[in-house]
Amino acid sequence: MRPLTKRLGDVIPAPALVVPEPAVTFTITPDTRVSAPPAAASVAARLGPPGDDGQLRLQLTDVDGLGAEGYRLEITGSGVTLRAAELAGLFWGVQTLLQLAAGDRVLPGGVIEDRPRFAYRGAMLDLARHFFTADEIKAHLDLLIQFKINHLHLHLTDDQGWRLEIPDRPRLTEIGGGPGTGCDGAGPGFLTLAEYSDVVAYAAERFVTVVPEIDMPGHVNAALVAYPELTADGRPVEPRTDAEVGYSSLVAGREETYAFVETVLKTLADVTSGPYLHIGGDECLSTSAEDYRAFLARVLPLPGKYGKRVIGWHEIAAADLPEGAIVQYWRPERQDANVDAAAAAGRAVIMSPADRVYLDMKYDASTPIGLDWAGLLPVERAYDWDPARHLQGVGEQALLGVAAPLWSETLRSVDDVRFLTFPRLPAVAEVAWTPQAVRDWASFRERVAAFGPRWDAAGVAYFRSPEIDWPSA
Ligand code: TNX
Repeated sequence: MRPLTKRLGDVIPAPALVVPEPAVTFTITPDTRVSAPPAAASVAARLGPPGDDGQLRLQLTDVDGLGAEGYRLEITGSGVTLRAAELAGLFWGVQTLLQLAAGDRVLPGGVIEDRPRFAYRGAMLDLARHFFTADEIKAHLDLLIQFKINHLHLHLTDDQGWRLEIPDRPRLTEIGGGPGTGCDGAGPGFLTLAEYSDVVAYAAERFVTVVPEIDMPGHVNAALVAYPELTADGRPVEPRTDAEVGYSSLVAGREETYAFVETVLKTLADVTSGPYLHIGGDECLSTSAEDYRAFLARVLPLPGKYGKRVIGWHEIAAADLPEGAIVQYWRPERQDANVDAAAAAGRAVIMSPADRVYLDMKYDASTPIGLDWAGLLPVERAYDWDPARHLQGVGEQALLGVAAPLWSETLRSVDDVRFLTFPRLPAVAEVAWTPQAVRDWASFRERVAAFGPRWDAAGVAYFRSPEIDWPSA
């Protein structure tokens, strides 16, 4: 049976600590005012109009042990006090309040003390196989932040398309972002540097870090089409719009390669406010192991040269990793000696195992879009795992966080993005935020059901998974 009244713990991701005061509620009305220090004015505005001595009080103050993103929320009969050490903590606390207020605006009484398990809680969107505009990316981000996702990884380049303007190499987007690019030629377009900067700023205002990826040395057919001098024999190659992987490569033994890579990474560093640049590095099936390591020896230090930390897909763990390099594990296999060794040497790991968090996997056999190379991925499977136990050598301390990629080979619209993202992304967000001991599928399953009517009302085309008891409309 569904409970008739909402409870203080009815939040996704589940807070670390919830102490309900069942007899107490506070109702937000048109007269409710929000008071906050000036620095928190825009965060506070998400809750309602400002006013001195408001019933909703935001305070920037040290809250014991809750860290940069943690917050303490107290709801009494006379109002609400939200405290955090930093603005990010207030912002996530506001997301909690907005979830609790949904519908009747009645807030259940009690205290929440919350902080994330992991600093990096990510979602990735593949703009290369199908392009999404800056406005579409921003709208997607607005849905992600409700679940306290704080990193948006943009896969900007691949065999089928190049989606970021590089002024020194204009043909990358003139050709690689032009008509007929993307899988089946159905996803043309690219971001100008101004549009990309706008997305970065929009994300930063929402405490989200954009993590841009230029995939190399493989997954570069679009770059080779635009600049044939980058190919092994200097001869032009044909554009490709199929979904094969592993057939293209930059040439490790050529200076021209590194001039190209440095131009691209420097351009990207200049317009990226966050601390990371992702250099890809996956599935280089047509690069010899020796060339792969030689290429990475030159390229892994480049983000550092421009003030950024390098991230790569976990294949980069086959190379010598500079200090600070981050490895993103994506295979479903439960062992990888190179990644274990990288973690043992102090390199941080982001966990993205395809059989748990790849949002492009089909939910079940009848899912009309998506892939199934890592198996089917129902919501419970995305929820019911522990990132600190996926790889033997990668425990809690080695993990920077958890991220859910969405590859776009089979996507043709924003509705497709949303269908594969919801309700699985909320499951992954809870894996990344909530302490393992507090997580429980039966509870998540109930809590996520409440989002059905909200997504319906907002026109979000989510998947009505039969695993969830959605309220009848
Ligand atoms: C593997 S995951 C890829 C991508 C594909 C994806 C499809 C990874 C680092 N590489 O090129 O789009 O599978 O699920």
